[in-house]
Amino acid sequence: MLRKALLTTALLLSVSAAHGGFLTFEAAGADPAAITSTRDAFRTAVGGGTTVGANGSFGGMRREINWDGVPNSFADPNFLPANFFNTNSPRGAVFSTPGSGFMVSTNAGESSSALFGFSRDFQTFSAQRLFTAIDSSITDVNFFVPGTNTAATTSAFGLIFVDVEVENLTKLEFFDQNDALIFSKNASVFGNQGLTFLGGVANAGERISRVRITSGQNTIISNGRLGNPNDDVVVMDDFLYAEPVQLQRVPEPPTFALLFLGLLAVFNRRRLRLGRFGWNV
Ligand SMILES: [Ca+2]
Ligand SMILES: [Ca+2]
Ligand SMILES: [Ca+2]
Repeated sequence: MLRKALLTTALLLSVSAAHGGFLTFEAAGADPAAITSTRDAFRTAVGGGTTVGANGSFGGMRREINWDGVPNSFADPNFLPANFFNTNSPRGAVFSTPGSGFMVSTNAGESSSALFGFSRDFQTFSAQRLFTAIDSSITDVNFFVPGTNTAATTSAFGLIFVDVEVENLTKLEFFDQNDALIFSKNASVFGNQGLTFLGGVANAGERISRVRITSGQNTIISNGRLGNPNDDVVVMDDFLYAEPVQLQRVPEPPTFALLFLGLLAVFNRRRLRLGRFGWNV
């Protein structure tokens, strides 16, 4: 029985160390039409039909955030609350950034300029609002059972970047519940004002606990103001993801290793003790 336990432990170790893959969906082009078919293929891979889940649990439907319904009171020049999409509009996504917050661009005709004041660089995939972190190019997305503080994971995440012009500065990364990197992909570049779709769908049961979006190297400080003189400034439009479901904690690999060592110790002690009586074990 002990031998069976040891074998089982060894088997679990090898499974936890193995990461499957993610199906990657990517496209870049001059206008929404250029990336729509890739966005649609991602939608099909995630599932959920043609009706996107709105607020609260939606029976496993895919979720999308296009920013366009955010009220003016939470749009440029005002910050978007980091938990807006788990409280005001509960879709199980909460953002964080090393910067000072998040902003959604205004509609035309408001006191701030549309497109964060960069109408010669940005365009929308879905009109009229875009999204950015402020004073940082990092946006982390953590998942919750919608409308609750219960941690959740998802199986797929994709988004649309705007104005990706420099290689290797804009990327999408997924981390599992042990904070191990399980997916990393640079966004495809296009010329000025281009749109890029990038998404990953788990194909071997992987669960995404956190998504890290790196959007270029430059940052937006406020409407029309950049944080540094470097290329590349990049913002975001639609986010798409599978419904977040409650986190199922499994022991980390080190726990298995400790268990394995513990069993070995028990086994050896048994050998020693039994050995004293001359039993062949
Ligand atoms: Ca540009
Ligand atoms: Ca939009
Ligand atoms: Ca750019």
